[in-house]
Amino acid sequence: FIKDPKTAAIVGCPFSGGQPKPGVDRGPIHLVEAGLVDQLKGLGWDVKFDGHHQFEEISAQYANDPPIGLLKNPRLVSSVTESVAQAVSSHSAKGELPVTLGGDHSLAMGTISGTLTTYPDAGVIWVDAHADINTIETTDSGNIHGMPLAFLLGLTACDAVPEAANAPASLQAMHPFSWIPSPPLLSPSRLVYIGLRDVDAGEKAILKKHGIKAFSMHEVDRYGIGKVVELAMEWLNKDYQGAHEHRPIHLSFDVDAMDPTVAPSTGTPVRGGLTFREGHYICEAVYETGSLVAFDLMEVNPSLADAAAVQQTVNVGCSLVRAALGETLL
Ligand code: Z70
Ligand code: MN
Ligand code: MN
Ligand code: MN
Repeated sequence: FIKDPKTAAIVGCPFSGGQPKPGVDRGPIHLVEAGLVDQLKGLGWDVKFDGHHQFEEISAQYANDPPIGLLKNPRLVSSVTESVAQAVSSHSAKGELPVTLGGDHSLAMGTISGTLTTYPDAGVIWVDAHADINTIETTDSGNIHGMPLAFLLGLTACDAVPEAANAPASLQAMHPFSWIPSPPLLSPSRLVYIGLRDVDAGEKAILKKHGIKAFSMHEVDRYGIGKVVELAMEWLNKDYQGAHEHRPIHLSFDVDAMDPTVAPSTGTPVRGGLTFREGHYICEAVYETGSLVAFDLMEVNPSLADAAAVQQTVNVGCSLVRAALGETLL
């Protein structure tokens, strides 16, 4: 899928509007300042990085962005993720590997939409402590980083928003997330989770209803990470009829999937997470299939711990990206 010379396009997304804690917008800056671009060049990749995306204009436009129902910053998140979708798809359309650095996980609405625009039959591996699949009906927090998969799967219809139900068509067209295509580009059978351990009751019901495959930490303990990744790939490829050996894979990695002792500097650490090796193994094994077409590293928040813990988390983040781009293959 990725054309020679192999090119990684860094999409730096300093954005925190999908959740309430400041600082996560500085994650991509720290990752790049730690030397990520040169590290990837050292692996033999051509690396495109033309600076972090600037969301100032969009932020200024939506300085006043009242909640819709419980949803916080809905127009801002919608507009930012729409622009991220364009950035990612423009890179993947050229045969480059977009590496998106967050920022909060609402950004994945953009990255995955961008991937699916170029590769309509792509599958998604979502590595996270959380399921991030709350709908407008099930969210308690209203934080959109807990909802991106619901929007991507079309589980949260625009007309489910009270304000949108009776709005004129012209206004509905401007409704947040109406840029996400309908019918949705992603289907429940092309999504698989690894690392879950903090899933809301409403989210559990959604996973069950749609038969979404999930390998929680319980399954990681039971089968071991090697078997889990094998089963995840099998699941995604079970009905693949395309021209390649495997379905193209978008790997969206929330750093809070890692155990907090490994990656402490993130907004909502949850104990009992992936070890250093388990996290890296996922990245290595997906790269090894030759079907990785996009990688996200999200939720690194350099303002939520002491300096040593921040440095540890940033270093682990860089290391996960390198693993996903082939570092440890002999
Ligand atoms: C909760 C919600 C979440 C990350 C927290 C939490 C979601 N399910 N995601 N931290 N990365 O608010 O919907
Ligand atoms: Mn770019
Ligand atoms: Mn997440
Ligand atoms: Mn998470």
